[in-house]
Amino acid sequence: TWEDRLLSLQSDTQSLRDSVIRHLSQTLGRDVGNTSAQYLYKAVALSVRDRLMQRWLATRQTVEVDAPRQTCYLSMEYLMGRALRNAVHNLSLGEELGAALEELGLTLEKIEQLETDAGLGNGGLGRLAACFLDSCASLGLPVTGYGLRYRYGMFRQSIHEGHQIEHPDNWLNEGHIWELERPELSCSVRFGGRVELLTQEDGSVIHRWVDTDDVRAVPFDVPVPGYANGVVNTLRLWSSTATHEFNLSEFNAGGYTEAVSAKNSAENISMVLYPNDSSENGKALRLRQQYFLVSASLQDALRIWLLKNDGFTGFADAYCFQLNDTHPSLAVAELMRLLVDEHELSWDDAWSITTRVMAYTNHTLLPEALECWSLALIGGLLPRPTEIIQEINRRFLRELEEAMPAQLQQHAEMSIISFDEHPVVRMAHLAIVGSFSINGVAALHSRLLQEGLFKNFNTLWPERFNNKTNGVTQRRWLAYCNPLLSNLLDKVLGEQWVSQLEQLEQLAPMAESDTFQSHWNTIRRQNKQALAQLVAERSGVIVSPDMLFDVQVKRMHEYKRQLLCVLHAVHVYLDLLDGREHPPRFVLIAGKAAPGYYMAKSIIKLINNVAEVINNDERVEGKLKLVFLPDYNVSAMEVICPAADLSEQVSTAGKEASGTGNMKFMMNGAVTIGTLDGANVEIREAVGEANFFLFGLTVDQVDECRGNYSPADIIAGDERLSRLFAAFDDGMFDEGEPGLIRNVIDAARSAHDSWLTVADLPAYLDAQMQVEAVWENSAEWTRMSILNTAHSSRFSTDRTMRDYNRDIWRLQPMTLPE
Ligand code: 26R
Repeated sequence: TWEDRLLSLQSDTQSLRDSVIRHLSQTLGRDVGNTSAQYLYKAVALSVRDRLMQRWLATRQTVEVDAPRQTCYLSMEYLMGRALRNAVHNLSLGEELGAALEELGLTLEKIEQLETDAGLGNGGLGRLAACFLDSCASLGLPVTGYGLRYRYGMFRQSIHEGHQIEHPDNWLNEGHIWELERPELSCSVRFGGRVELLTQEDGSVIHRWVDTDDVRAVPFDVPVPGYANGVVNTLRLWSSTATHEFNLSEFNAGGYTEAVSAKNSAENISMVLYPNDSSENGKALRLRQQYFLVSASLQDALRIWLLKNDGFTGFADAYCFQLNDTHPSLAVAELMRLLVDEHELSWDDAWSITTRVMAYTNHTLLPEALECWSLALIGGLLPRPTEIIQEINRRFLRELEEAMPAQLQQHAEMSIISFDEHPVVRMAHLAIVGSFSINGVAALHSRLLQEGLFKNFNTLWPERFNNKTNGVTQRRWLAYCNPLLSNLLDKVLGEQWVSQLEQLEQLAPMAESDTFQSHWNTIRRQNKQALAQLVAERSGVIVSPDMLFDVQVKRMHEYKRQLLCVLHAVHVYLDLLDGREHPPRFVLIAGKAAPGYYMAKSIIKLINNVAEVINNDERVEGKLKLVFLPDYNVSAMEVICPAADLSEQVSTAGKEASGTGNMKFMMNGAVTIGTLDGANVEIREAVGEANFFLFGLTVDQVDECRGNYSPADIIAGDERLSRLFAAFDDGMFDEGEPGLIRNVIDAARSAHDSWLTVADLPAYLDAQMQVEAVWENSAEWTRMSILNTAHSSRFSTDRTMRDYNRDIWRLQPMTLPE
């Protein structure tokens, strides 16, 4: 009854308040009446964490003892963001905690800001892993995330005179409430040394990996609460330390410093996340990180298996390892090594297991992002795994001679180890040869993989290839980041939409209603106000919520074409100066550039130079603003995506594997302007072409363009473009760095520009005119906005995880008491 609920609410409120006070004084040793905000956050977080512990233990027991099958998700990146609100909501503690904090004179909104983001990832791939974990826990799927506990996560970005400055992300500085160190589960990972051949009595030869430098892997467990279902899965992050405090022999020989520095080099492995998300630079430390993750995680899985089993019969039916891109693809070789060398299985038995448990997800077609390690480097660092890779490849090439006789060209192309003078190991090929499932992350991307990059493999093993369109979790990306809209949805749909997102479809008929539209707009306006405040705090620029909020936030990359967005802003600026009218618009761009990616950093400088000119020109005051918001991260996106009117998804067709920001914006009611690339194709299909601003070349047209592309002619033939580039040539935006700006503009004007910015620019400007036309009809825009949310349910990672589970993992959902 309601009276019982009220009573339990009261008692829960009381116990939460008591718990916060007890943690402050007893766990943290603080004076309750007089303590810092950081301690208040910690006491609150500990109180919430307490409530996860029982469920966490129960889930772990269910997974390790009862689950007939489980999946290990192997990923070098997890972009988790903040954990407090997520835990509060998934435990349905919001109301009680709110009331408890109120009694203490606090608010959850203020307290949660004090948590630093867990930024253990670059961008899309890392955030996808985090969304997957949330959906798996919420669906009760026994999935454990394995990753690295980087001491420093994604760098923090500040802007100095328009340039990106990187700062170390010391995210563990104040301690991390959400992790539990599990030293008793540590294991040892080998590096270096050499392989010794030992002839057995029966004449067989054993390979022993000896004289290795071992590094200790210590797991830190992070709870992953499911939504209102009593499940708490685990994210297990490995940290590296030395195996022995000091290397005694060196110590005895007087090599004290050498001994201590050996300890340092072991600790280096999990020191820092590589901030590259597009070009591989073949650094030995990165390879060490990959092997460290893979070896520790596989040892852990085998250890758990052997707790209740004698040998490896049945292992392949009980485990699946999902490889998040090729970064953990050494798992193929390492599982072989563990089974053959350490557990003494025959090669054939081990290979049969390996190829029944590994599954590989590809996240990019960009050639510069496809990992290849020099055979010499990998052979020196990991001699025994390298032998195994060579043996896998020898057998694979033999199989090819059978399956595709006399197609030597194909054999060379498909070989795991290239036939070069300086051979490299192609990690994607290792992953493909070792996996039973290979998937892309959007329909278009998967098709391009099968028809292009992996064509030969698709001919050989068509049954292995499949598509799994990405998604985002509606818990973080709608329910929690957009509480106002979430409340409205609770009222009109009931509260089940959070776990059954298909219910959003019921909004479609309401899109026409004046009253519903007016509720919708009131909420959107408040969200825009909140973003305006963040922008004012971080950039000093004042924008009005009446403006069209036009947003592009994502990693800085030429293929994503942030340049298009700025060029359009300049076009509008020049129009306004010429006395033409445009509806007031606020263009927001944010994103980090890889520290070594010169062109991406130059584009940031260009955006800031243009912003400086526009924002300080009184002639366009109130009509146009352009801001580059520094330090884009998960928490910033939580403020940005509920406030965007227009979502910019403008990559060169064929380059963006999926995109997931596009889905967050859609879910929150932004309308997309975009190319036929990645998941945009499916977004447009879902929302209907009338509710999507499409422009630009298709993948086929992009391919045709190569070789006969003349940007100069396109510019000369279009007055808008001529005026635009003339403004740059006049030095209008050159303040500070004329050469650098010219460099970016000249690259876009070059016939060799791979990203075809100028080719798509006229169509983009046209599409932006359509945007303005619709924007000026407010009811029409609101209708489109509502329909975007209404038709966004297929971009939930709940759907994505069901697809993985149906086709690849085949796990049985767990049921636990809530
Ligand atoms: C090799 C190393 C430098 C490296 C390459 C690529 C490190 C990290 C990456 C990240 C790439 C693979 C990535 O993030 N890809 C993105 O994955 C998202 C999730 O599937 C997609 O939405 C997005 O389109 C894609 O770019």
